[in-house]
Amino acid sequence: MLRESLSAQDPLVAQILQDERGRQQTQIELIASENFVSPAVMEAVGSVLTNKYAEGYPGKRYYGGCHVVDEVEQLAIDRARELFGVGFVNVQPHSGVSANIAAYLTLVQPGDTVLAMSLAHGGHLTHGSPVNFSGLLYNIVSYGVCLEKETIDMDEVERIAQKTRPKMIIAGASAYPRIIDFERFAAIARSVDAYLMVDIAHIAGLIAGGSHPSPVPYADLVTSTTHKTLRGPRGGFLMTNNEEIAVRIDKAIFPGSQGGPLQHVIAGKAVAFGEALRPEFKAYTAQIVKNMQAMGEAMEEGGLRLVSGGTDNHLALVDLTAADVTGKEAENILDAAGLTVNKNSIPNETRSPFVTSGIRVGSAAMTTRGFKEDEARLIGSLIARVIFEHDDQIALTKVRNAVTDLLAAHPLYPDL
Ligand code: DSN
Repeated sequence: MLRESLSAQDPLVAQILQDERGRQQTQIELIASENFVSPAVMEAVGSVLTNKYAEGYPGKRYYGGCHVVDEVEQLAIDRARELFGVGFVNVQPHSGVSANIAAYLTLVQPGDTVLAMSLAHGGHLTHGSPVNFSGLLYNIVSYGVCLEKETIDMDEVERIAQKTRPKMIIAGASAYPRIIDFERFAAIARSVDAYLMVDIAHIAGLIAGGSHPSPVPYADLVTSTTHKTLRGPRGGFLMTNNEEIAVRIDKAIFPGSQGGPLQHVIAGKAVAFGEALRPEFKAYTAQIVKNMQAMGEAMEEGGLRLVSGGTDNHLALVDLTAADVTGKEAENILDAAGLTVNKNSIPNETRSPFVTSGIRVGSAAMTTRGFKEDEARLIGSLIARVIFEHDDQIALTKVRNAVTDLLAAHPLYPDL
């Protein structure tokens, strides 16, 4: 058992992994929350560190034999601190949801009022959805985008905050294509004596690379994932500059909401933070934004409408109303053409979240693959073509061929 490879020991699982690699190689990945990690990150995550229990924190563990994993966890912490210019980081959350659970445990009590962006307007499940722990345990009030401009109306956020006096305000989103004004959010939070928590799960890489303003100078607590624009392994982390909040965060993660940390994933986080500290990561995040804007313009030229009229970041929300195609249908026909996206509600949505009137398109993964603006423009026009001409088999075949050519020019993991 200690010698056999996966393909020798369990060919069925080995085949599934091969199939998924094949799928990733033969589709243009446009899901805004996904990316492709380096072989170095994958090596760390697939390492012997998965064998180690290490409840506690570096130098203060509940198990023997932790001196080696102490080094990797401290390295991940130190690199994240440098990357985000922040005093304290906890790298143990297993996911963005785990990080957000810990943030609530740190800053509020069950029953307290929390003001956050509604899921229907681009927020996240953990920002107060009634079917999530956040909506079940806390008194959630929501802000959204204003229906004219489809951007967050900060005056409206302030009015709701003044009226409802939340204990915590959450800024951050899963489907919002514009720059978020963290400084104004902080001023509003201060004016009502609320904590400001910022969830940068989607834009963490853009912030690290200087392509989006950072909330670190303004927020009481920042949560994130590591696997979206930041291009690390699946996981989460928390940051603060407040020493007293830092102590509470550590307790909220362990023993508050997690047991043993995933040291193999923490090693992957250390590798990813190290990669993001390199100068080329800045160029990467700038390219993510340029690619998204080029793709967005091409989709508009192709007849589609972008929510809020464009994008400043790594994603666009596309309104499919003009094509009379639902998000669900678009997701399926685009997938068949080699373009992977997800259906997404749009502001003023009339359909259920399982059907929707929109799709979300992201550029982080395709930028990792090496695509630049010209190809992004072509991909945007292919998306529009599939959506408007989905009944035309000849057009769909031409799109699939164009996708195959694009993929061939930028192979994924050619040496693995
Ligand atoms: N599921 C993630 C996304 O796609 O944005 C958020 O957790």
